[in-house]
Formats: sequence, C-alpha cells, structure tokens
Amino acid sequence: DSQESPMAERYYLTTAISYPNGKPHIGHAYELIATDVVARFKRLDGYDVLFLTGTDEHGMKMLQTARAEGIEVEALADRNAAEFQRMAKALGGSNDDFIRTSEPRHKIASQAIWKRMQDAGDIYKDAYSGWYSVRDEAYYAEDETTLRDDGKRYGPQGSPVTWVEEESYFFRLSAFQDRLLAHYDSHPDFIGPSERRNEVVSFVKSGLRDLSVSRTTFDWGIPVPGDEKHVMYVWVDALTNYLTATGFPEEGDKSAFWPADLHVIGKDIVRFHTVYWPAFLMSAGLPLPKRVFAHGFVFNRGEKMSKSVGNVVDPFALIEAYGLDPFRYFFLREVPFGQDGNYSHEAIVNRTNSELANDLGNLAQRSLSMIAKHCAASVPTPGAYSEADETILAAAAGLLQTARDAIDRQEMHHMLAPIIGVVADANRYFAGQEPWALRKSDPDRMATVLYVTAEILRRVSILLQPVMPGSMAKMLDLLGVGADERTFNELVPEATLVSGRPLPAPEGVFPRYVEPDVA
Ligand code: ME8
Repeated sequence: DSQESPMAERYYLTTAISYPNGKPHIGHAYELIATDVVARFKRLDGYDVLFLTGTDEHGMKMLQTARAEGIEVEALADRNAAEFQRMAKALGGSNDDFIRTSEPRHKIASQAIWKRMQDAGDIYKDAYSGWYSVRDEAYYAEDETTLRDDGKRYGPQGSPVTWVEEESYFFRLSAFQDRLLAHYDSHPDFIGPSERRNEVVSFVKSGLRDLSVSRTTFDWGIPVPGDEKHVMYVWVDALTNYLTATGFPEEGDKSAFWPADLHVIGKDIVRFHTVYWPAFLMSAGLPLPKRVFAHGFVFNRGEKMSKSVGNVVDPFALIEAYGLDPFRYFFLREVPFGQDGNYSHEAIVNRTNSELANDLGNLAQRSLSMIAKHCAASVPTPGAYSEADETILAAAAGLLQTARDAIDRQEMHHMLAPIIGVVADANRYFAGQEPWALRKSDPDRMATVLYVTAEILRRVSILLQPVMPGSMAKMLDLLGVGADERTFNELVPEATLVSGRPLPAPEGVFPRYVEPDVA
C-alpha cells in the first residue's frame, strides 16, 4: 500500500489459489475470511501489507471439467475466476491483488523459477510411471494408494488415481531431504499448527523421491522453457504464484515483500507448501516463506439450514441469510483455527444472537441511549475512577497484546474469546453500577459509568474491525470516533474517548436474527 509510511514494516500474506473448475464454496470463503482478518489486523497495527488471493487455472482437473461441460478451458476459467472475484468482494476481502495463473506475468515468473532450478542442476529428463490423482493434482507412491472392492485404486485423500507413463522432467527432491529437515528444525514456526508440523517432519524423514514436474499428454499449462512439448506440472506453476505477485523475476516496488510472512492454506495441501515449495525455492536460491499455516475443513453437519439459505455451501446465500459481519464472526469464533469445524443454522443464529445482538449490541444500545438522553448527546466527562472502573478499563487495555500474540499464531479464536469476555464483563459492570438509578442520586457518577462503558466499547470496536469491518465502522461512528482515530495506535493506554464530543443518534448495529418464515 503506497500510502503507508516508508518506515512501516512489510507483511505479505496469501491464501491458497483456488481451482476455478467449479463455483466457490464455503471452504474457499472460510480461508479468505480468516486471511482477510490477519491482513486487516496487520494494517491497523501499522504494517505495510500485501494480501494476495487468486485462482489456479492450469492442469488436468480444469481440462477434464471443461471437456465434461463441452466448453473451452479458457471459458471455464474466465467464468469461474469471475465468481471467485465476486466472492472476494462479497466477503469484504481486502486483498491487494487477485492473481490468475493464466496471466502473462505468471508465465514469466514460472519460467524464470524453472530456469533457476534447471541452472542449479536440480531438473533432469527421464520417464515417469506411477499413480496420479487428477482431483488432487498429485502423484502418489503405490504404497500410498489402496485397491478397493470396486477394483479401482484410490489415493490417500480418497480420490481415484490413474496410471501414468510418459516422458517427464524430474525435480531432484530427494537431494533436499536433509536441508528441509534442518530448516524445520531451525525454524520451529515454519509450519503451524504443530500437528501438521509433526506430520511433515515424519513424512520427510521417511525419505523423498524425485518429483515429476512436467507433462506431455496435454498442453493446458505453462510451457517448459526450451522444450515446449512439455508443460509444467500444475503445482510448480501454482506455488510460484506467490512470487509472481511480488513482480518476480524483475526488481520492482513489490520485490521487498518476498519472502512471504504467511501462507494460509487448508490441511489437504500441506505437503505441497512445506516440502515441494521450500525445496523449489532452495534450489532457485530464493528465501523461504516465514510461515505456512494449515486450517481445518468446515462442514455442514446435515443440520437443517434456514429455508432462505437454500444451498448451504454457497457463500453468497449464507451472506444473504445472516449478514456479512455475523457470518465472518461466526466462523472465526466458532471454529478454533487449525481444527475442523461444523456449521448449522442453529449454531450461527445462537452464536450471533447471543454474542453480537445481545452482549455487544445491547451494551452499546443501552449506554448510548442513556448518553443521548441524559448527557446532552455528547461523550460524558468522567470523574474519579472507582476500583470497578479501573478493573474493567485495564482488562480492555490488555486486549491488544493478547490479540497480537493470537494473530501471530493464527489463533483467531484466541483473539476473539478474550474480547467477548471483556464485553460480557462490561455488561455485568453496567448492570452492577445501575447508571439509571444514579441519574437522580449521583449524576456525576452516572456520567463516569457511561463514559467507562463507552470507552470499553471504543477499544473493543477498534479491535473487532478486522473481523467485522462494516459493523464496527458503524459502532465507532456512534461513539464519535473519527475515521482517522481507528488504528491500533489509538489503543495505547493514554488514548481514550474525547469528552464533550457530540454523538449521532444511537441506532442498532446488530439486528437479532429472526426466522424469516416465522416473522
Ligand atoms: O487446493 N473447508 O485449490 P482448491 C476448508 N489450487 N477449506 C477448504 C475446504 C473446506 N471444506 N475445501 C477446500 C487447491 N478448502 C489448489 C491450491 S495453492 C498454490 C494451490 C481449501 O480450490 C483448501 O484446503 O481445491 C485450499 O487451501 C483452498 O480451499 C483451495 O482449494
């Protein structure tokens, strides 16, 4: 972001790039939302952020889908890439770039990294014979496959595999075993969460075979430089997207973003990102990403969704039914990031009605409507603080560091739980202080209680912006916090709500979800 000060530390993060062989589904939405939260958090915390997402358009899987639909593969890619772009917008994605691997800039980058690996002596020509899964776009060793009762063979993720025999270039992956293990050892944060790290370490320890990195039986891919009857194996080109977006191989205004700080991916593609990708980069003499974090899978566990939701895996339908911010909030709060999780109509409604409409929404509504009526519709002036005031203010002030630590481990649930805890405490504080009873008996004390409550709301709202950007902008408007007073700089202990500022008429920020067919 060019407006950032030149002194700002850079932070480069990416999602996986999705196969546009179909429409985006809830898993794609989940990954984008979570990564968007980290991107927004880092921007508010003063970083110069580059946030990349996009589509992975080459390979057999795309080609087979296009054939089955009777259309050109380019047309399939165009149609569905547009849907992925529309989804990113609809989700409030703040991505700075959207890469399509069919773009010319990506061909240049992929051929450049190939040449570097070749110049390093890590690419050689031979013949490949083995099992391939089109669905996973992955080669599997025979002992990773199983022969089922139907007489067909399946890969470790349950997808059918077919026998492939052709001339192919190979990448000398076997030569990288020791360097990879040394890297995992000296960079304990390279792979998260730790279960995934352990799996990768034992996979690499068990021995690596050289990797087939080109195909000759189809041409929907990036030509191998100097031998154009081969196209690159789709994962070689796909992983390179992360470099392409930094302008690689040219030196330019984005080059300094490499190495990436964080690749966010799903648990099914860990091996590609933590074994193949670092080996390619080592071979090419390029620095490795600092961290790869694998989230779990989200499923609709068969519970009935609201009638208005229709297709329960369609992110657009879910946004329509529950509202964008409640949808974003639900998934990050409900599912510990890194683990699998479920969603259902009931779970979404319960969670968002109780924590957003009731806890956060009502606290704002009750305090702001008292301020509007009894404090001349402007931020009250507090008197001396009681112990209860100090306690709740200190709890709110402590949230920033907790949130930073959680975000750096991609534990979004550990960012949200303490924030919601403070909101619950603030509700108890408000109820216990009974500001409505103080109106006649001690109006100064009432003003203090209302001020403290509004100040808690300010801190909480600033911190929740990454998760619920639209709703928190509205909340901060209601609190009289200017558009330029919403970064994490405003969470230093000295910064507080400015007394005397006129406030707009309060209005609800989180409507309760009411069943459309009942209402
Ligand atoms: O794997 N829940 O693309 P993809 C959560 N093109 N996440 C899910 C999910 C679910 N139910 N289903 C899929 C690819 N994902 C490659 C990536 S990166 C250089 C190339 C996640 O469209 C999945 O784990 O199959 C992956 O991170 C992302 O969605 C895209 O999956």
